[in-house]
Amino acid sequence: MSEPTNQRFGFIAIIGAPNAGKSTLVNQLVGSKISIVSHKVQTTRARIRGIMVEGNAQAVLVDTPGIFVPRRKLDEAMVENAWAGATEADAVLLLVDARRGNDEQAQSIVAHLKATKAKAMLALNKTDLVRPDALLPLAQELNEAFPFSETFMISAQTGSGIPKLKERLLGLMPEGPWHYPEDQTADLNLRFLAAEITREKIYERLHEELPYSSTVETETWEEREDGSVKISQAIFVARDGQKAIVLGKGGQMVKQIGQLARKEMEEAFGRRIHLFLFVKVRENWAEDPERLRMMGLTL
Ligand SMILES: Nc1nc2c(ncn2[C@@H]2O[C@H](COP(=O)(O)OP(=O)(O)OP(=O)(O)O)[C@@H](O)[C@H]2O)c(=O)[nH]1
Ligand SMILES: [Mg+2]
Repeated sequence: MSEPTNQRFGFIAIIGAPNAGKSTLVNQLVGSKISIVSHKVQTTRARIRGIMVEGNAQAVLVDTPGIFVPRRKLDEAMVENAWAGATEADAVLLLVDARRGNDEQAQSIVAHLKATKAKAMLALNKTDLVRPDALLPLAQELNEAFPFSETFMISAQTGSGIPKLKERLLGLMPEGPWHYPEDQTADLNLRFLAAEITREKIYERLHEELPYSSTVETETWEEREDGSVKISQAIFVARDGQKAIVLGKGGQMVKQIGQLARKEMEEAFGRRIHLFLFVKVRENWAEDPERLRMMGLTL
């Protein structure tokens, strides 16, 4: 490996409404799955940092929670965290779902962006879902509301438009030494990643308010002599009724969630996993500073 000269390094924040495709884009840019994705809104809760490298540039991609009108302490912390990610970055990319267009959510984010006096680029995402002739008017409308330095048309899912976006983003990184080894793709601790994997399975298997009313924490992580890991996690829910749903009939649901999560953890960590899930009722977990801190959020 030859040492790259004139290294560049910086942070790129990806902001946008819930479900705009921010996590899908981060995974696409990094080239591996580091952030969980679902068709439900408000999937990402804390800032997740992916790392992308090309040529002499290394960039940390900050995948932020979607920005929306907060109700609970958890929601407030998520939105605040998303904006904090934007203000600390060397480049800000606003992702707009082209199918939703310049709706109320997009407008309120753009208004806030204007107030922060940040410099930002715009990407219209999900172009695979809309008629091409709808894109230019939408780009114009958004550029009238905010002077974006550049506008991209992309599909985070198919990869269309991604190489050019990647090149332009990396070009904005200031000169400076890399902060991570060349082959590292994420800056996450494994306990957090393991909890996110279980949370993703909850988003896949359970519906309505349950995903939003639950959270997962890794409570213990024990390395065993045979190379395997024993992980126990708590799934916090707000009510007894929700606990019953997560457990399922005869414990079938939590068993299924555990099997799916364990399989993915074994792939992600490359070792055998023994996973134990415990469902706990904590009425106000979404208001509890300790729970938010465990998620990497602070108010
Ligand atoms: N067709 C299509 N679907 C996409 C595209 N990008 C993302 N999606 C889908 O949109 C949904 C939301 O994607 P996420 O990446 O989880 O969105 P997000 O912006 O991170 O959402 P939050 O974390 O909730 O704020 C998922 O079902 C994705 O598969 C795209 O370019 N085309
Ligand atoms: Mg997300």
